[in-house]
Amino acid sequence: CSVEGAKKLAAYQAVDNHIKSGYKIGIGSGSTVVYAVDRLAQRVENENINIICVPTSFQSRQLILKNNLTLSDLEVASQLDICIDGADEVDCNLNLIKGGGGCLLQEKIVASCSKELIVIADYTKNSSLLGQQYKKGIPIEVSPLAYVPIKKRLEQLYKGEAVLRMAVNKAGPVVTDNGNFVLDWKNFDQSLDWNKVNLDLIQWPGVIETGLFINMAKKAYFGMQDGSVKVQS
Ligand code: DER
Repeated sequence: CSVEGAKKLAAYQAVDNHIKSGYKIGIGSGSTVVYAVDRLAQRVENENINIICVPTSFQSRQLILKNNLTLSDLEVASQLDICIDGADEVDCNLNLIKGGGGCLLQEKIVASCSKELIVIADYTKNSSLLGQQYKKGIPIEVSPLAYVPIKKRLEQLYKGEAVLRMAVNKAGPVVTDNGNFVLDWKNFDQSLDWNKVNLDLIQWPGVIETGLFINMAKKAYFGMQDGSVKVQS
């Protein structure tokens, strides 16, 4: 099964297992969630279920609109039934690295407003230790004016290397939907206590949010290479 096929398997099974009519749903960002929105649109069409969807990025909002799903926001729906989102890596404790697509701030906010966060991913995200498979670094969204002091403090305190994420089709750094920069923290010590690290980092002035989603996910669906779906909870 291809990586894309695995993403689709995971997404379809998660939507079929968890979504009910009347649900308020947080829609994640990235490529795997595209399949979940496809499935949601099919089920709205075929089963006439009614749902409302809260996006987690510009991309996620476009997905909702393109699929004619009912767009909402946290002002209207501040308590969601479920959030379905991808991940860059999932460890054996269901801790996540997210933010590969630079959408971690709104993703974490929407996930925190949901009764449950359901992760959908292909087999390449299925790991045992954060950093074991995913080598692009832990994304940290920072205020542009503070990226250098935060970079230096991170490298001094926790070692590794915090790299400013540079844009590909634009000169200069990636600017998030929220107008911030992203530092990708690479080559970190994989045995760190991620709950402790996360709680420390989010207190640093200028750190907007981290891509460490600790004790947030309820379940993860992995599309596997053999065409099966592995559910971790
Ligand atoms: O940027 C993000 O947090 C995305 O959800 C990412 O973690 C997963 O993206 P993918 O589904 O394209 O792998």
